[in-house]
Amino acid sequence: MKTAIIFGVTGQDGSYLSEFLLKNDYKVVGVHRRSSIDTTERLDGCKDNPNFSLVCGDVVDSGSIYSIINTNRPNECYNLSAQSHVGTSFEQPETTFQVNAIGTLNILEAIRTGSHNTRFYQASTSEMFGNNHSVKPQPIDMKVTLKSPYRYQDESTPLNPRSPYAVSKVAAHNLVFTYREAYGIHASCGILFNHESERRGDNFVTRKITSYVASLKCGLDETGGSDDGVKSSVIRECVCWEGKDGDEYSLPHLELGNLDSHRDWGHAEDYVRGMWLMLQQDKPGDYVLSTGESHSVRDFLDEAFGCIGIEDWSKYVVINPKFYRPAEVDYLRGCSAKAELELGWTRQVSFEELVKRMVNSDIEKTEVELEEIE
Ligand code: GDR
Repeated sequence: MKTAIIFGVTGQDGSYLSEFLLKNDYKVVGVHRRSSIDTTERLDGCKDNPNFSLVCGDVVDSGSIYSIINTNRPNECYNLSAQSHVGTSFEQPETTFQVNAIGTLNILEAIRTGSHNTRFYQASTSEMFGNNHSVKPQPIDMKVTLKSPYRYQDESTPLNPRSPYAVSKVAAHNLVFTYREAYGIHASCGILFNHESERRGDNFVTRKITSYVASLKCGLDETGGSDDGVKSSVIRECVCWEGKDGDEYSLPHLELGNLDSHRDWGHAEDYVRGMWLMLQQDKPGDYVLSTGESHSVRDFLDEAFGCIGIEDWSKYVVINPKFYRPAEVDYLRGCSAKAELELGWTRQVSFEELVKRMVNSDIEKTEVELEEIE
């Protein structure tokens, strides 16, 4: 039985990867930071599995990392630990750099000095490209005719980080390359474009939207109100409607920042399979995982509100400049031709399916919460 260590196991990707590896007969050791509150909720599907265990450790504490890696001597080690919120990285650049860059260095050093045969996966990111892109002719199977050439990012697109988060990830990415070249460590980087799910943290834009849509749907259902009755009131910072009982109900507006940025959004479950595939190759390398489609935040709003039959979301959404970033990445669209060819990887979940799954899951959660209140 192979052993895998996952740093950052309590996050969205950590939980999906744990489930995937356990299904594939791995022993999984998940590393998480000590906390006074329970942060392991996403791992509920793994905790009872005898091949799964949790240990406390912190990637910025080199001693603890060395000890965990050398006690377990894993076949594979996945570094998913990160301060992963781009907006937060502008407010906490030092923490972001420590965790994302120095944390990666600490794991690589532990492997180099003690567990040299461990294969290593690093969570690199499309944010590293910043506003750079490559161009190629429009793919022949694309339905719409593009006015401009087809813009995309792949493994050869130059890096141009635009946030402390992206800079820290470029540093980690370069460290992995250096340890691969200098010491022959089987270390690979997955350059993952945005990947979301029902388990996404609620401060990322997708989950922020789907949980709002769920609250609206459940609020309207609960009170017997309808979308027609919804009146927007910016002064009161909420949308109001009349319920079946004649009373007035309200929900705060959904406050967002830049609606015009474009992202390549896929489902996280597809992406953890790609991480594993990278470590099964004879040679390590860097691979872009993406859907090849780019959608704006507005498109996401259209799709999410559309799931509950609302076409015009403008009365529910207000722009709050506090969610603008000092520097934005405007357009991301990945090209995963290398991963498709060498790993046999393709995404399974479409953009529409992703949004539907997130909205439906949030509706279910909200209904349970409402039942508990009653
Ligand atoms: P991103 O994800 O920065 O792409 O990084 P996020 O969901 O935070 O932002 C996506 C885009 O939406 C715009 N936006 C908002 N974002 C947030 N969080 N909140 C808002 O209210 C809001 N309004 C508009 C943002 O400006 C941005 O353009 C994610 C993370 O998972 C990274 O860790 C990962 O590396 C990359 O994806 C790939």
